[in-house]
Amino acid sequence: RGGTGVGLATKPETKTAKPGLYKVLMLNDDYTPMEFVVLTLQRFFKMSIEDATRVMLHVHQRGVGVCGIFTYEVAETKVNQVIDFARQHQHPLQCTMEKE
Ligand code: TYC
Repeated sequence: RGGTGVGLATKPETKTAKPGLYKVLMLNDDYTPMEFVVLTLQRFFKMSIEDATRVMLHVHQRGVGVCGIFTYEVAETKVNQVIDFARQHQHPLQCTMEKE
């Protein structure tokens, strides 16, 4: 460095791994009420009623939709929260995660 011919040892980079990101996906079914899906999206994904309704209708029409993108642990927690909430209310609503 600096043309003196005296080399400064380069400090080894301490690399912090970037967290992988995962999409949380909501799946359509024939039985869960639309209002329950909207409530679920509002409760666990902090969506406005407008956004929750848009996502719910997308899932209803297309079969699957993205609720959000999170680190592995957060995505896993949200999937479990949705499935538990649905089960408590005896709805078959399913949710899954997939690497981005
Ligand atoms: N298809 C459901 C109905 O007609 C509504 C629904 C929407 C269910 C989205 C699940 O993820 C879902 N009542």
